[in-house]
Amino acid sequence: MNVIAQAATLPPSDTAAPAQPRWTVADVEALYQLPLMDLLFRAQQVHRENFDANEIQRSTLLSVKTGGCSEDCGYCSQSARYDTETGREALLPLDEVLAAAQAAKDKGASRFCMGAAWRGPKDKDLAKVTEMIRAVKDLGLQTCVTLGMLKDGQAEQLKSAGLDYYNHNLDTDASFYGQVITTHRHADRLDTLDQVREAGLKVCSGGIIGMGESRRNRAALIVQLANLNPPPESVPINNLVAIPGTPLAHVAPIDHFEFVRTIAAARITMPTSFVRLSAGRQAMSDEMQALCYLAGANSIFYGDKLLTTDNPEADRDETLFAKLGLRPI
Ligand code: SAM
Ligand code: DTB
Ligand code: SF4
Repeated sequence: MNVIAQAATLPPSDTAAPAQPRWTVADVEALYQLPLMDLLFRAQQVHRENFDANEIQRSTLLSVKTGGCSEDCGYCSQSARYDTETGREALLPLDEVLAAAQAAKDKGASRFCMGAAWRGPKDKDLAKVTEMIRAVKDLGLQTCVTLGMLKDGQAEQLKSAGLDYYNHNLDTDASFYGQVITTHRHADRLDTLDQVREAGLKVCSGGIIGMGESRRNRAALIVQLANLNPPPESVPINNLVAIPGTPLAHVAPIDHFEFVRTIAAARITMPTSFVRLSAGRQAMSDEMQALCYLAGANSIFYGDKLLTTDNPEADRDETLFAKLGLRPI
């Protein structure tokens, strides 16, 4: 059997769950090992079976509560434990959030994602965030928030406010997690994702590549995401932005083709999910981004800022989309 046919016959490896293929780490490692051209071909096949391959979804991010976070995530500019350039700010007032959401809509974003540097929201914080969600939704934008770990009942409150998506990344493989974060566990992340699903919200969950993890760790992260039942509707794949002052400041950047392979693995294992080419685009050439789209990425963060770091200007994305014949949705 040729290598592409072999890849096409990967899972289901667990026939007990026919409704959703169960991927194994070995399955995904086998994808990573394909010759790049075969992997890209397979990813394009899957992509075209499920999406218009020339359409890209655009979400704009806003940090509504920046810095001073109690957690020790080794990549993060917002942890209070590290001496970074990011200061501590209070929760933004509603009018500032609305002005940013309107500007994002005017620029063409379809979703507005609000992030907070919290371990998890206190109930009084959540009340203010639900006001923001209602107001942003009234502008006609899809809404997403990322607020950390949720307590019982909080996901339901977000749902009642009209929230569409909750972002909560698994970030890295369970077996590597403790080397990057010690103040909460990988299992806690899964617990919040369960609560989000139970409340009827759509799930946005992905991870960070290039933190010094092994290929096996990367494959395991993809498997953990793909085997969520159902898989996340939205899967952000972040390339580490190395932040001075954090423990990961000096990690060697990941090989570009390894990153592209990760996008392709996400596309193949999560055929109907939007795979978002997320943090790290600022440092990528146009050609590298085009390869990521070819590998099946069909969503981006759009606008010149992520949470605390820079993202390509909207004009740069528009110029690249025009060159590639990509249409924003
Ligand atoms: N505090 C909440 C949490 O941890 O879920 C929400 C905000 S947190 C900044 C959201 C996500 O941003 C993280 O899970 C991580 O995937 C991503 N992120 C943070 N810093 C990053 C960096 N330097 N490079 C790439 N991704 C990063
Ligand atoms: C996600 O996966 N990436 C976004 C969003 N979800 C919240 C955040 C990226 C942050 C990059 C570093 C920063 O700007 O602070
Ligand atoms: Fe806090 Fe989230 Fe940053 Fe971790 S990733 S330090 S929880 S803001």
